[in-house]
Amino acid sequence: MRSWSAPKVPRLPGAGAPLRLFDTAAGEVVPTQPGSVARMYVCGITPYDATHLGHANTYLAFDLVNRAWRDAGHEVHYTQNATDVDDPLLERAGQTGQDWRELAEREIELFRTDMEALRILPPREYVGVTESIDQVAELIVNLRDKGATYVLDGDVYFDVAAAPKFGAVSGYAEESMLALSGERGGDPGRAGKKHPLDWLLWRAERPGEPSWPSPFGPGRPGWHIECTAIALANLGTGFDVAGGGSDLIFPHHECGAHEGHVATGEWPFARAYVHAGMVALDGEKMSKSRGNLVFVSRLRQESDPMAVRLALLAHHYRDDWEWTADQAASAEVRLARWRSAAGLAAGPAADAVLADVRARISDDLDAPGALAVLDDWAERALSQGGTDPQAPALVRDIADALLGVRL
Ligand code: 5CA
Ligand code: ZN
Repeated sequence: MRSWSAPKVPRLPGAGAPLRLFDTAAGEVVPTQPGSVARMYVCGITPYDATHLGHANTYLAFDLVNRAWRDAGHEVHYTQNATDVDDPLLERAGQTGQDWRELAEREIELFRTDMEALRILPPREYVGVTESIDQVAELIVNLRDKGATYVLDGDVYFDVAAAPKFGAVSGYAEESMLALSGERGGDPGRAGKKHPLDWLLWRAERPGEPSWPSPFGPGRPGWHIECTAIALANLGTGFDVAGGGSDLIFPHHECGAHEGHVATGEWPFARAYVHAGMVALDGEKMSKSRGNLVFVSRLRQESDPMAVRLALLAHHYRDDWEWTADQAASAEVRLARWRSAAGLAAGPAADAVLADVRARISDDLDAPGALAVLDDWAERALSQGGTDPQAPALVRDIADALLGVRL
């Protein structure tokens, strides 16, 4: 599919420090160690409703990764999927009497517009599952050849007993895995499975559902296998970061890692599993299924998109937090101050600002820390002035290149 258009990223003097990130599998902050090309896969939306602030928060976190790697001198190869055929999308289309394809297309287009407004750098490949059916089927054949699958009433399952490292990504106990599998699209209670945690790879055609031909009969991909197939096809194994919100730790990223491992024999599938916290509204995780949503498309009509971006950056990406309307107002105030300061003819020297923002971001994306550095410079510029005529332009470039905030 078409990706979205890329904003220009200014080049900063010198180079940023190597990026360190919290890897869920390691349970600690670790250095990322990309080669000249850093490779990242981030799980995309299921396009049955408009982009909400929770999605935006997650894609913004990985946008900071992208920008930090570029600043450290890497080229970034970034791939993202769109789950353009899945149960919730088909259910929503059924309820509202829309064609599921049209619903997906419309919401994906709105997502592109939202990402552009927020200055999120686009993936090199933006891939729909419906474009990847052959790759998914090939991967399932590979897993079948390895003896890792079985068939139940026409549906193909991954046999969890074939995954020697199962649990290595999430570190969760089996009891939690069972509970989360049930809450997040799995079917631990289905009769006839060899193990309750076995997961669906291929869903045989059901009446009224879309289907594609395959070596296992007509049907459609299960959820996890889509991301494994799309990541493998575009990035190969051992890519640097697999990302998404923390609701994807289990089962999605856990299961995907073992599909990749069993299919290729290589471990780890991704070198780091990085997860953004959940954004809540009125005390509950913002989610399409609950309907407690603040849409980016609506918010950016009321607020400058750069203020929306700043409001999200005011939280550390790993924190869970709750959206309140006053956060948009505070971000507008911050944006106005930064713009006033960066619009001065001269200001206090900003070399230390560059070093400090780089230090904050390279330390597991401490965006709130980076905002404090820029707040401090803006405060000094506005209250005391300064004599460096280059400083305001440098500060504008720092905010743009590293934080994606255009002043
Ligand atoms: N299509 C799958 C991934 S393959 C999916 O999870 N789609 S989604 O539309 O439900 O979510 C898209 C991304 O936004 C995922 O990375 C998810 O973890 C993240 N996300 C969803 N809800 C929130 C939330 N309330 N706060 C933060 N991130 C969220
Ligand atoms: Zn995914």
